[in-house]
Amino acid sequence: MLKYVDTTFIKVVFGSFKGDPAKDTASVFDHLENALQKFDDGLFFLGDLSLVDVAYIPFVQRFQVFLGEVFKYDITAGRPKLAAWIEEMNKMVAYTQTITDSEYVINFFKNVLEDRPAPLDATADPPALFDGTTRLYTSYGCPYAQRVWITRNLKGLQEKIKLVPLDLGNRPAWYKEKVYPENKVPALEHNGKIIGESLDLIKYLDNTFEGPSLLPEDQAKREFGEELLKYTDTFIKTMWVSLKADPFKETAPVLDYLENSLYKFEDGPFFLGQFSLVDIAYIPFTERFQIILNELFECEIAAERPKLSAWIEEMNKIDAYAQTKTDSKEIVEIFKRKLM
Ligand SMILES: N[C@@H](CCC(=O)N[C@@H](CS)C(=O)NCC(=O)O)C(=O)O
Repeated sequence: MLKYVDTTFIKVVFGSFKGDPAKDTASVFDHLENALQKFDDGLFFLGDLSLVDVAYIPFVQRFQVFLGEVFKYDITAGRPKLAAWIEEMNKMVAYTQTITDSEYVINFFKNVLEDRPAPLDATADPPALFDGTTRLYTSYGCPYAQRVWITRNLKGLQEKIKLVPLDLGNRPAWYKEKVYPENKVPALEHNGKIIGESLDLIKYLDNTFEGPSLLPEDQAKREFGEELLKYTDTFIKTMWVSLKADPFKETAPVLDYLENSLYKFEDGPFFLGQFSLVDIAYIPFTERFQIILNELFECEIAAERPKLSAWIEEMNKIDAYAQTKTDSKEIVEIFKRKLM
C-alpha cells in the first residue's frame, strides 16, 4: 500500500483532473475500497491505525475536496469502507489539526492545473469582444499585468476571468482600435467596459468579485496600505534609474523604506501584517529587481534586510503568485535589452 500511494494513486488522480475524474479514478479508489476490506479487525488499512493511513489521508482529503467541489464527484459514493475510513480519520485530532482549508486546496489545484494560453500576435483574430466574457488582457512578462493576474488567482477567479495574453512586441492592431486605446496591458473587459491601470484593477477585482478580501478592515492598516501603494511608483522609478548609475548606493533608501515598513505591523510577515494587495503590488517588481541586481551587479537587495528577506521567502510560498512567475533568464534578457 505504501508503494501504491506514490507510484499509482496520486499520479492517477492528479492526471484525471484534466480528463474525466469519475471514470479515470474509479480503479484507484476501488483499489482503496478493496484494500479496506482485507483486514476486518478495524476500520483502517491494516485493521489498526498505521503509517499506511497516515500516508494516504492528506491526499484523499485534498482529492475529496477538489473532486467534490469542482467536479461534483463524491469519491465515497458506492464505497462504504472508504467513507467509514474517512469518518474514522476525521475523529483523530493529530490529523484534523493538520488539515488545510478547503478554499486553499481548491485554489492550489486550480492554479497548478491552469495552462498558459499562447500569446496573440498581429496575425491573431480578436476574441468575441463584449460578448459578456470577462477577459484580462495581459502579457506574461509584464509586472503590472502580473499584479492583476496574481489577484485573480488568489481570489479563485480562474474560470470567471479569462486570460488573453498579447505578444507586446507584435501587438494585434484590434487591441488599440477596439479594446484599449492606451494600447497597454493590463486591461480588463468586464460588463461591457474596459478598465486599465494595474493598481486600480487589483482594487476593482477585490471589490467587485467574490473570493477572500485582500485588504484588512483595520483603518490604520488601510491608510498605511494606501501610502505603500502610492510609493510603488517611487520604488519602481528609483530602482530603474539606479541600474544606469550606482545600484548599491541609489537603491538603499527605497529598499530601506520597504524594510522599515515591514516592521510596522507585527502580526505577520507581510506589509500590513496579513497578506494584502500591497504585497501583490510590490512582488512582481522586487522579484525582477532582485534577479537583475544579482545577475548584473552581484548586489543582493535582501542582504542585511532580514524583514525583506523573510517577506520574499513567504511570498515564494504563495502558489497563486508562483504560477505567474517569468523565467529568470528571460527577465535578465528583457532588462538587458531595455538597458542597451
Ligand atoms: N501604469 C500602467 C503601466 C502598464 C504598462 O506600462 N504596461 C506595459 C507592459 S509591462 C505596456 O503595456 N507597454 C506597452 C506600451 O507602452 O506600448 C499600469 O499600472 O497598468
